[in-house]
Amino acid sequence: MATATKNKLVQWEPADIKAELLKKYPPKVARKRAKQIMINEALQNETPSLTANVRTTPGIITMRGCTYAGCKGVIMGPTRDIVNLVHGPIGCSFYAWLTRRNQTDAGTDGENYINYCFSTDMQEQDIIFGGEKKLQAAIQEAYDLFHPKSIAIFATCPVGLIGDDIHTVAKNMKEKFGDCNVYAFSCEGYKGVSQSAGHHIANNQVFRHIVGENDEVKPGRFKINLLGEYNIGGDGFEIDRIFKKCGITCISTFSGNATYDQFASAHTADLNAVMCHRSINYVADMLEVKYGIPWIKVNFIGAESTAKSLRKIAQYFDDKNLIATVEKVIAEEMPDVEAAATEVKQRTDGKTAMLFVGASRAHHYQGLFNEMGMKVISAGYEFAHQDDYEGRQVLPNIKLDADSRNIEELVVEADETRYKPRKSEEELKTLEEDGLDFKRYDGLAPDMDKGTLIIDDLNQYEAEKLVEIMKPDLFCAGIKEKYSIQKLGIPMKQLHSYDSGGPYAGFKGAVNFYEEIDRLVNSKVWSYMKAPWQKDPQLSATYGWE
Ligand code: CFM
Repeated sequence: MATATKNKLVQWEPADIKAELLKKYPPKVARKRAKQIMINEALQNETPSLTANVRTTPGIITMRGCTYAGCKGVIMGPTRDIVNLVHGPIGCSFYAWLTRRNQTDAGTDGENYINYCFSTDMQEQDIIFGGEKKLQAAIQEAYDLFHPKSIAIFATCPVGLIGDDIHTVAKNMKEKFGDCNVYAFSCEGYKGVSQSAGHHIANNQVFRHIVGENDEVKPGRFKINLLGEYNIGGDGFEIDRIFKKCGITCISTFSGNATYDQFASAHTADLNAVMCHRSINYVADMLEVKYGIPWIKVNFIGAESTAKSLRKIAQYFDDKNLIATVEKVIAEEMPDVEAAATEVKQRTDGKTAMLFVGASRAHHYQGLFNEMGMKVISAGYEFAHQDDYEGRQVLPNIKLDADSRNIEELVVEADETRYKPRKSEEELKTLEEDGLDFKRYDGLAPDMDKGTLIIDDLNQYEAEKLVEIMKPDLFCAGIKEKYSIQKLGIPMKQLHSYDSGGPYAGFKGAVNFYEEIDRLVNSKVWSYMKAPWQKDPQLSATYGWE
């Protein structure tokens, strides 16, 4: 096996790199993968197409997670006062328990279940004779112990296979309690091609069972929801700090540190700001159709993006005081950020990075790297859809396949009493003419340089090959990739859980990120590593098709 530490190779052409990545595959797999590896043209609206959101070929070691991970882990896991009860074998709970580092604070009411791991702990006899009774008993036990406002039940793979009717159990328990909203998610791991399906299943149920339950008008002049922010490593706390300083009230975050009541009141906000487009854009659409709340895309990763997003929110509300406060906050926060960027840039300028993360961070984090003078030479998503790469304008062209049809699309209509357009058609038009884009997301490809490689659903083999060929100064992905990359001599930063770092959002987060990345790309420690088989290879093999 080659190491990626020495002898920077002569310049490779992107087409050659692509050919090299595909060389070892059997022809059929190579043809399929070829459609998921794109040499970027960086032309807005004319980016060459990339196949995304399709099944991983069996046998390939994907970076993806399962549908249950997307539902329980990603969307519902970050809430703090909803008991998340997993119906399944204990392993599914153990591996979903706090590893994503989404944080909560207990607030004034003290209700906070994030440290708990609730599971029905299914055994073989439950698989054979059915697990409904066990689930019912577990719901009762959680209710008796904690008296929560709400209990969410998550199906794991065996539940779908044996056919436990979790929705009826939930409904019966909700009726029995009277003061606790109980609902279930059919989010079996195999339900979709990735965790993206789980996001959709989770959000549909949140919209159906919780949003709109509390009509009480909350105080605040400039009320927004922040959609698709999950408070990893305290990102959400930093964003909350900035909002407070600006006088912006966040009615509900979906779903970092969120409470049941915040979800229930979300329909009373006046703007939806969408951070992670992939995991929640359809909720923004539904909130607009049902309640009349417009949405804009924001990004609080990177100091410049943060400033830009705050300005967009202020522009929407069109209030002189808010605009002035936002400018004041930016002017107060930026000097520290700029000083830190200047300091690290002496050492980070011109360094290269690769980003392979979920379905929004491989894009969002590029701003932070640009601020440090670093170049992203290859990037991609695990489970994005085509619009996340190329922009929302491709939505009408995306062909639905059997896997996408498997996921319910809610049909939503304007609420009879509560639909209230927040802006008139004319006001929206004027704002658009002034440069505020509604319902728009351009995707990752237009923001990347020409000739960079964009790769969907990168796998273990291709990751190693890519690193060997291109020798980046930093590779960003998740825990499954971490150690194999470090063994190649390249520093590796987890952009899912942030390793033990964060926050990286907002202004203070940017400073944290610069400092940490500076240390990583300028430390040689990984390049001194040699695995035993690199020093002394003893075994070699060929594949059947070779
Ligand atoms: Fe959205 Fe996320 Fe992401 Fe995502 Fe995720 Fe995550 Fe992610 Mo890991 S919701 S798509 S399913 S930004 S857990 S907070 S880091 S893969 S890029």
